[in-house]
Amino acid sequence: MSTYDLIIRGGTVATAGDTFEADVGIKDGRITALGRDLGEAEQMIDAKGMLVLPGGVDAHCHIEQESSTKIMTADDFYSGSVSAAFGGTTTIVPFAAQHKGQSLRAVVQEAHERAGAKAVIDYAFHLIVSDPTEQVLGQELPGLIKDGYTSFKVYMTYDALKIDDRQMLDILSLARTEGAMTMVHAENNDVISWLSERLLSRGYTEPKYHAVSHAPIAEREASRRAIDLATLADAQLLIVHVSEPGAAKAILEARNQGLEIYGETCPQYLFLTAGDLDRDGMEGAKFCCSPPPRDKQAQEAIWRGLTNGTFQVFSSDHAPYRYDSSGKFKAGPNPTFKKIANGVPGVEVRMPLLFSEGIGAGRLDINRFVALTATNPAKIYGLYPRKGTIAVGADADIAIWDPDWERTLSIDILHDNMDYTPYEGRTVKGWPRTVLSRGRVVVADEELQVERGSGEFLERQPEIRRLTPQGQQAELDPGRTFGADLM
Ligand code: DUC
Ligand code: ZN
Ligand code: ZN
Repeated sequence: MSTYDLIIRGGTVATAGDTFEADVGIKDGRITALGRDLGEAEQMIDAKGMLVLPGGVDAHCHIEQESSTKIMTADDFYSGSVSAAFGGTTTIVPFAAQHKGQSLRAVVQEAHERAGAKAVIDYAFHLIVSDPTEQVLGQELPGLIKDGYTSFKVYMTYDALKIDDRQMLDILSLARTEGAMTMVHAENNDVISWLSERLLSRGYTEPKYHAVSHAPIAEREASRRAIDLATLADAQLLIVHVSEPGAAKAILEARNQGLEIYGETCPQYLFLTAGDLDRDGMEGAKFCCSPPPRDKQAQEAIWRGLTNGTFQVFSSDHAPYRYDSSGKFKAGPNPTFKKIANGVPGVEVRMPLLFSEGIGAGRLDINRFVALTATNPAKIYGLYPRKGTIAVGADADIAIWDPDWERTLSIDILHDNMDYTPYEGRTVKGWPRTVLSRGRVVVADEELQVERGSGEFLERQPEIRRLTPQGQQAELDPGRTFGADLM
């Protein structure tokens, strides 16, 4: 029996911490050695001149998910996971989304039925909790957290999804005691609906008014409030898809105070602006997502946030709705900005865009790139060290990047089931040539190499915090609002 099934030879390995020349030895789907001249294996991959990086972890993507207005995403678990893999991502964490009245257990079962036979890379699920009934809070959610669904998203906006502050406190408090992560979509619903009504009543209906109605202040206020509620509940919280400098500042300030607040941003806030929503005719609909892209100054602030400690996670928020009557125009051919399906695709271009404009333009080093796109999301969501790094014992989820591969982004080169990309015509430099998942070559020679359904579900462990050595809940830090017995 040979020592390795596969050796990746002669590349430059980069992790979140280090960059070094090494061969990578793989056996039974895991990395078993890193070293010089590991010898021969049945399968050899020449990585000379290439960067050998951990496969990406996209911790925010909507795949085969119905929106609150009952629009199904264009990607199912096959096209969504294939598209992810072609862009260097080897783990996705989409959502099992509860709509009001639904049982969370049923929603999770449905997500498994959708993913199991189709995903080509590994996956976990976040939950979306929109209906925190007694049954959900008392039984379903604690049970699901114990079963490995250790993160969930809540919404402060969208009429069909939003929870109020009291419900948010219930959920944060539960997350704290059960060892889960709460993710929040932070926008003030009343601000958005008040602005929307005024705009519509004056005849301002075009896509560009989506960005006007989702004012920065709505995001800033809700982000600050969410941080305050998490502080009150002494719970960790991750604010997703941050687009706005004031929200970013609030996260950084909270972190600098030692609070367990995390931040995520996405490509649309680095590469698109509100100006894109003002393109000819209804073209702006292609760029309608929430929160919306802002202005150039906001882009710069979000870039800074990737290096100044604000953001730990860079996700796609892939929410693919086609530019036709199945997606963006489900409500009709000429909808007001309120009725356009919200979301932009990006699961495949997430990493190439950040690689090109982050590393290529000198804004990020390679290690920070790996941290943001793979290691940090794996750590925060309980997938590390199995996922998100190149280390002995980790799954052999590896993307071998050609740093000189220049490509012009176009819907024709992407593998999702979309009919447009918001980044059409943009040139990027750097793209993975070969992508491995658990030692299996998933992508090589610009072709998919694996069968549908070969991805695996990843169960996670709850992480109970602040435990004393005796396993007792510790006293809260002095200065916190109230004692552990109330939580
Ligand atoms: N906003 C969300 O909150 N989710 C999906 C897409 C979007 O634009
Ligand atoms: Zn959201
Ligand atoms: Zn989202």
